[in-house]
Amino acid sequence: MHPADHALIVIDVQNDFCPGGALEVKEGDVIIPGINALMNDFDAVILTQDWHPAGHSSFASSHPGRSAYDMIEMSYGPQVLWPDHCIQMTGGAAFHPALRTDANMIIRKGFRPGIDSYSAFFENDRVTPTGLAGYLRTRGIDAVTVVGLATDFCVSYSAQDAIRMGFAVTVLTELCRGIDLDGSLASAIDGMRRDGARVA
Ligand code: VGL
Ligand code: ZN
Repeated sequence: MHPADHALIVIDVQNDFCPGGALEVKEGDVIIPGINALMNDFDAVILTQDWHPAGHSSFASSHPGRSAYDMIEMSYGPQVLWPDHCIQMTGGAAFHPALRTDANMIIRKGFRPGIDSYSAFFENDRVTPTGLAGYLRTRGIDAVTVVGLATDFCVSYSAQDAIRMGFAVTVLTELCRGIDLDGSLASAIDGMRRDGARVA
């Protein structure tokens, strides 16, 4: 059992990121039994849920002439365009049915039409907070372990923001899976290590 000041954050284990989903991550479902077991070791368990309105600005379908995985420039910086995924209230946005959802807290993110949100802590402008840091701090939590999907997007952004917010961060890569666009997986792991995460 980890001490009460150490939380588990489970990122985006949703149908659309698992095999057969709209933005499937290879072996995304393979990590679920291990994550469920790991929950037993934590007093504080937080799940995140990617939660986009239809027509979200991160969807390629919202940008005529663009294709999925193109890069565009948004007001807040570069943004990958994705297939439509995790649309609020759809089955794709639901947690994978095998995932334990008896968590303390569920953070939904990416619900503002004009801005994407990979991180559990901040939207992609890196300044609009989700409120998670305040939730953790007011519970006296100063360390987090991060697992889930996808290693090179929502997991690494969450880990890097957690470090920036002063939390001690562990990322268990065996309980994560990545998308890997043009080497994004290796660079995400390097980036998390460089920032001071323990990447196990
Ligand atoms: C994610 C791309 C778009 C993720 C979410 O969970 O890593 N990736 N939305
Ligand atoms: Zn998304």
